Amino acid sequence: MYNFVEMQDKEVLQILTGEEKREAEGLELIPSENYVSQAVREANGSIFTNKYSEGYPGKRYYGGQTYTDQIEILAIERAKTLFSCGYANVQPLSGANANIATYFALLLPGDTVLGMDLSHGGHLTHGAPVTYITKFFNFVRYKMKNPDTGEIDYEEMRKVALEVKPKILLAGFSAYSRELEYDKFVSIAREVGAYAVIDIAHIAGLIAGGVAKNPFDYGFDIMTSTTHKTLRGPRGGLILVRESEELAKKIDRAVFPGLQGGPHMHTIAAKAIAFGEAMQPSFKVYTAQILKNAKAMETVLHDRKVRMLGGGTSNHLILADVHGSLGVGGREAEEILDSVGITLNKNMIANDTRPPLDPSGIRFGTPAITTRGFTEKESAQVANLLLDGIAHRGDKIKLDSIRQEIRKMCIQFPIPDSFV
Ligand code: DSN
Repeated sequence: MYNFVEMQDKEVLQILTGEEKREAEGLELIPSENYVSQAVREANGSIFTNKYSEGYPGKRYYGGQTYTDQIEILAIERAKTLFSCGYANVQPLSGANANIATYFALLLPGDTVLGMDLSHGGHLTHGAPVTYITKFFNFVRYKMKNPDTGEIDYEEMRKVALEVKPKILLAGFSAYSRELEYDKFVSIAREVGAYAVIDIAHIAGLIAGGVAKNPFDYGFDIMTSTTHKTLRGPRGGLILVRESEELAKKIDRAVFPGLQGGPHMHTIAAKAIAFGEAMQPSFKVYTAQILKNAKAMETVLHDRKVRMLGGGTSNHLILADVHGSLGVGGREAEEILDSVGITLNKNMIANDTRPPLDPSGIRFGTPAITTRGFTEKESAQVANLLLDGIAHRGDKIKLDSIRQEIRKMCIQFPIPDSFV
């Protein structure tokens, strides 16, 4: 794969092969990561990286757009089919850009967004005070009513919405393990005259695979997303509009020229391939297995009495309170598990009293191990190894034996090249 890098730049080659080995010999449990197909990697590293194409198909600011137009139209059409909607913008460079472009499309400075609190599962771009978008817009946050069930306080959300009159009622999350009640979001949004927007970055693949509800069926106006995570495409963003041409025009203008310059056509080519993969019947099977595997991990944590935020999972991820249950901070747990070949991330939990760089929780999930072919059996085994690793921290012999187990699983389930 790296023939030319090898001839030209040994320093970079060494780093690339290091990462190849790390991914091959360890298990990826970060729920926002996945392994893409070789076809996605080829398109992502393709000739389109050479090309500037500001504008949209048929309306560009540079010449030479025959094939950029074709690939962008193909990606758009596939995205529309996949998510059953009228419009798609495939140009956002990331999920953060997709969210920020959506705010600029729908809001005026000072307007209010009601979104989920970061420590209760929301995302930085949903209005965390450290982000620059909070200088432009007023973000008000809602929370879970009960972190042990994951129940969101919709009554309180409605009360706050009636008070602060948001222009956007924002659903979606990056660390929340339960399903949202979409009808309640949409009904509150309609009552206060807000746009109903949802960030589906984490669950886009589950929606595309038909194993999670499609928020458009409940009347959401706009969905923003990344194209990696459960959707298993290249790193990038996506904005979908249910049916309003007027909204779609606003979104297009906000992405370009509002926020971005030239789109990354190589990434758009890779998005088209990933969307094509997600349209195959095998993707349904894959996404159904993601959920089964997460349930198998949930059972292990439940049996071993580890507190899970939301009381468990209904999607691809689990947020575990390792500090409360096992007396280990999230940072230490992440480091121990890294050393045995399990990659996951430390994470704040609702009402965390510990700092963000050493919070109480860890977050992990099943999209990548499911791509490797793991079923419930192996997923339960990984959950046990993960908890054993934390329990036996400091015991070098035990940690070495866990490392060997993980390596064996990686050899038995290599990262596949293709899914179709
Ligand atoms: N960084 C992503 C995640 O891990 O969930 C969200 O952007």
